[in-house]
Amino acid sequence: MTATNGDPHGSSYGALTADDVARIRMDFPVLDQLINGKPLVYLDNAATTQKPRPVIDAISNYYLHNNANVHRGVHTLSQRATDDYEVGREAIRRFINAPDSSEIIYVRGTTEGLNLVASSYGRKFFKAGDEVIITGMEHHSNIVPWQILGKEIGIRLRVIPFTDQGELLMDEYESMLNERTRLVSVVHQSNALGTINPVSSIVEMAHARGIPVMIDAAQSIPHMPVDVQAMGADFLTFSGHKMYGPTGIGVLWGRADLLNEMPPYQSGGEMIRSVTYEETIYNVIPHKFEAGTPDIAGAIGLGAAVEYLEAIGMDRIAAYEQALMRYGAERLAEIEGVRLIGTAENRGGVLSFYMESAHAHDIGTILDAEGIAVRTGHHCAQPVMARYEIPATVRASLSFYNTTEEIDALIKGIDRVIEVFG
Ligand code: 7TS
Repeated sequence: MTATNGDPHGSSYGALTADDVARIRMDFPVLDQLINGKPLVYLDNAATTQKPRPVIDAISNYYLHNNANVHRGVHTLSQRATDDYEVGREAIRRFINAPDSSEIIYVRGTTEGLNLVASSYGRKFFKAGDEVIITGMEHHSNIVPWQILGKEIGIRLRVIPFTDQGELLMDEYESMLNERTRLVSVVHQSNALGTINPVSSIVEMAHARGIPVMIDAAQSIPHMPVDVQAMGADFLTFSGHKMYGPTGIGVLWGRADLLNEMPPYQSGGEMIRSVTYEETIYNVIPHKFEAGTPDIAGAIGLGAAVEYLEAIGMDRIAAYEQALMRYGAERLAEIEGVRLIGTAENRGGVLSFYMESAHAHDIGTILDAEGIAVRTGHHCAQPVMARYEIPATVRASLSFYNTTEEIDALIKGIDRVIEVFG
């Protein structure tokens, strides 16, 4: 049974129950396998999540029955493909409570969403001496595009510092806002620390000075309700593959008035209204930013992922994952030699830890032998590792399909690491 065929996974309020989770797990065929002779314990959800059957079915249904290019043909298959592609866009609009579906731009993922804004908005509106504010806990994809722009046109990157716990110093942020600030671009939930940043306050303080705010929601949107209007953001971006959808598709949402003022990011087919050798008139949003044949199957799969999440309920997902994270943090705190990195009061389902006695990659290898998948390394957030003066962490990142038994398996796996490395 799946979340979209009438099974609401139990009651529609409160955290998920163990029965709900057992039923949900049946929607994810990949979870049911042995790795190195042990049941797979998948705790690398911040890197990418697994895909439920309704998502896989929506993609295969498109290829089996409706495959055609979109927005081009009068023939039936093309109309079906276009309808499904646009149904996906409307599902995403609803999911993030955007005012209009023309503000939903399909991109490759968060990385492309950030690059699009840096390249299009940045090149048009920034000049030498202008400043962009980010946090000290950004993924590289919210650092490097601004640095490249900095080299090109001379903008300066300002970085909000954070405490040892992993909480932003909001006074420092306030003191950075000035007449040279052109954009604030911040991560909603840190992939390396789990910190959930106070984005509404960040937006409010920037807007008080007329400064727009971009939110990297890659790690928040799979785990909590995200409402762009309640948040007050101006741009928001996320990846399909981290929210139970396929790889290769993601979303940039932007306020229509900003998107309308921005030049195209890429050019070619689809993004034009008319072309002569003398002049090209651009298409309206969102098409202006969707040059070329898009990832049609990806958009359809992402639409199905959104419907799947809605059927379970983002509030229930958040409540369940919070409880699981607290349980894991408590269990990890009991182990001598394990240091949890990222202990902000408000944080999501990320358990990042460091052990003096063993390198993160060795820990990851031992855990893999036990069937446990975690990510080890700098998590594309090298400045965060530098902040704690460590080379890498082991990161267990949670989903609503994970269980307390799986956390217990992780703890047993760490006991095994201690047996080997002391
Ligand atoms: N922003 C954040 C906060 C992320 O966690 C990631 C990916 C990205 C942006 C980039 O997303 P992409 O889909 O465009 O690659 N983070 C991770 C991670 O933590 N482990 O693998 C990828």
